[in-house]
Amino acid sequence: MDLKSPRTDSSAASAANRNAANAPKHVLAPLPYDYAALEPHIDARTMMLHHDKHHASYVEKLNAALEPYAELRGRSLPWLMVNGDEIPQAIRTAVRNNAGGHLNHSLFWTLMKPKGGGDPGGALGKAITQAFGNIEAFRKAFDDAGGKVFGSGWVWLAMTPGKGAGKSSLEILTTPGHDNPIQQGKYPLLVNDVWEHAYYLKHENRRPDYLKGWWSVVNWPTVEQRFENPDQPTEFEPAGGFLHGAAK
Ligand code: MN3
Repeated sequence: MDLKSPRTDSSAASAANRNAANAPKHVLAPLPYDYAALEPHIDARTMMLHHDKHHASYVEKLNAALEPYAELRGRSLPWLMVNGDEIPQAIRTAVRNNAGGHLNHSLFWTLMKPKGGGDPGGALGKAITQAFGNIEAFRKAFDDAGGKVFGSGWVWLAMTPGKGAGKSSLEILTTPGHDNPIQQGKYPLLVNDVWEHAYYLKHENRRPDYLKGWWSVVNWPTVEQRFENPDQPTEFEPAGGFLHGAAK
C-alpha cells in the first residue's frame, strides 16, 4: 500500500476531521513591550518568568489537554471557559485552569503599559465615579479586594452588559485560580494578577505594595475602549466580542 497516495474518501465527516486536525494550536503572543518596560513597578525578571515560563506553560498544557479532542481544538478561549459541561471530564479541570490562565494573562498584558497610570477619563471615568464615589475610592476598594484573595487568584473591574441606562453596572470582584468573570456572564474591563508569581521576587510577601505600585502601569486608554466597545474583539477574544463570541 502506498501510504503517500492522496485520500480518496471525500465524505463530509472525513473533511470535518481533517479540518479539526488542522485547527491551529493556541499560541503565546509576545509581550507588547520589553520585560523592563514596567520597571520599577514590576521588575524585568518577574515579567520574563511570568510571561515566558508561567503563561507559556498554560498555553502548552492547554494544547496538550486538547490534543486528543479535535472537535475542541478550534474553540475560542472564552468558549472553553463558559462551556465546561461540554468538555470531557478527563480534561475539564485542565482546560478550565489552562484556558483561564492563557485568557487572563493575555488580557492582563494588554491592560498594562509603560508610563501608564493616572486616572481614567471619558465615559469610564464618569461611570467609576458614579459607582464608587471617586477614582481614589475605587482604587482603594480594588486593592482591598485584591489583598483579601486567599491564595492564588485575580481581582477584576467588570461590567454586566444590558443593565438599565443611567445605572452603573460596574463592580469589583475576585476569582480563584484562573477563573474569569465571563463564567458569571460579566465582561472584564481591568484585571490584576494576585498570584505570588506576579510579585514575589520584588515584593516578597508584601502584596499590598505590589497592588499600590501597579496603578502606575495601568493602561487606562485600553480599559476605556473596552468599556465603550465591549463587542470589539481583541486578538484573543473572538469576533462578536468577549461575551457574545463565547457562545461560538
Ligand atoms: Mn500570573
